[in-house]
Amino acid sequence: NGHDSFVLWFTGLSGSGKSTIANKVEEELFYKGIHTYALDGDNIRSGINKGLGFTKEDRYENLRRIAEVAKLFVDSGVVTIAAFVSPLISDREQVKEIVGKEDLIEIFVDTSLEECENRDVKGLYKKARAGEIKNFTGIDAPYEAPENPDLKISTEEISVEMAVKQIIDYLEETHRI
Ligand code: GGZ
Repeated sequence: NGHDSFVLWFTGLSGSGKSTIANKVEEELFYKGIHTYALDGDNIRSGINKGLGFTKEDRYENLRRIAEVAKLFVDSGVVTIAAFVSPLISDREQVKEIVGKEDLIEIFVDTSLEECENRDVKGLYKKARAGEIKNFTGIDAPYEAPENPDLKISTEEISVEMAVKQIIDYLEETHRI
């Protein structure tokens, strides 16, 4: 397809819209004939990372392995989409080191805690507030927003469709696709 492969790395709170946006971006890339693969909690935490939880140490190991897998996909020529909370700057820095800075595009899905908690699509914030889930990002575990993401998606200001367009436009303008 005349493009080098890369990783689109989405970071943001639980319920921020990472997966929704990532899935639609993947669909758009498919229409353009670009071969993609999406890594997410469903295919990672139930498989190679089964047994890892949400302590600081487990998240670090979760993200380290995901980065190694993403690197393998990139080496195989596939545009790789990763949507993980990835709350710590230091863990995301390590991801960049593993994948290679030039091959990673960091996308911050900037949805406020208030908005995520209001939506509470899966009822997890309610459980976290009740103390039924421990180490929940935004409640009793930190989220460190990226200071210099390649892209920031303000989901409270724009629609999912516009968010997808923002990402595709960016990829075209920077000649990634
Ligand atoms: C954060 C949690 C937790 C805790 C379960 N903290 O909205 P979801 O459900 O589908 O996305 C969240 C997902 C986060 O997994 P990640 O692998 O992306 O996290 S990290 O990058 O920090 O390793 C949420 C669910 O798992 N979940 N418990 N305590 N999210």
